[in-house]
Amino acid sequence: MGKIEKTAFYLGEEITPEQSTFFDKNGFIVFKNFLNRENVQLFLSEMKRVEAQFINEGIEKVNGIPVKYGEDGKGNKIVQRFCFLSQYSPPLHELVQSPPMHTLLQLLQPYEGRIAEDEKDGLVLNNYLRTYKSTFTHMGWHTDSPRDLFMGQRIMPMLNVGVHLDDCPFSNGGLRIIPGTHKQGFFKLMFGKKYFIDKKADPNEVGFDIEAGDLSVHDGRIWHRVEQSPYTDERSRRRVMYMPIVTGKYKPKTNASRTPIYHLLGKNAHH
Ligand SMILES: O=C(O)CCC(=O)C(=O)O
Ligand SMILES: [Fe+2]
Repeated sequence: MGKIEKTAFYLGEEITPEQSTFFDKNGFIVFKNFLNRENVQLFLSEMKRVEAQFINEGIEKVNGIPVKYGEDGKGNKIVQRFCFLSQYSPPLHELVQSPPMHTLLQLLQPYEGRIAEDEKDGLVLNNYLRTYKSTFTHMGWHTDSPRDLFMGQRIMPMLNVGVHLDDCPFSNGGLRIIPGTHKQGFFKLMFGKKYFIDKKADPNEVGFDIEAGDLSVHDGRIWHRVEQSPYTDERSRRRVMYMPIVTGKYKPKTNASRTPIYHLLGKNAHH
């Protein structure tokens, strides 16, 4: 039922030919120790600060994208999915625009990539927690690309950069990817699996022994899902930020932006 992908790299000033070959072949790559422990703590405390602000101010949407709320095991309201988070946090803004983040643009070559800080959903933070009340514990199979179609655009090359803020060994669930599926044709991209509904493990999927501070990059066209933790409460918690790297026409969002249809349709898709 899936194996642990152990191949991992360290990010230097340039993407090495070996890293680029691995990424091209598999459609994903993991870089260990991208953040040190102090920065992981800093970003977690920024998350908590902004979470309190969102709850106090009753913020339902940022730039047209819904903020997803849930409940912890003690009946407290929590935020389970932030969007455009770096717009609320100077340290996260600095992270998103840092030189190492720009190094990752090389993985989109030959396309000229940019960090989509104010496009799509901006910097997303997923806060998975499994309690008897929490609805955000896992995510069914999907690729990140067809969202472009819902936006009335054709599918453009894109990368999703994950910055992991909790240790998450394979046995605790987390990200599962089917290597190489970024090279499938359009038909398989659209119909290879039932979007978000299919949650079954795939014989070819891989998972990771992620440590807090690790970074992953996946191609927007690759099939992936999030396996639920076998544990509950704090042991099940998994916090990971995602920053898209995109190309093509610059499409910034503002508070006047309308809610995309896939967010309305997908209201319950993550349950
Ligand atoms: O939480 C993860 O690691 C993946 C999340 C994801 O695939 C998404 O938000 O599109
Ligand atoms: Fe995804």
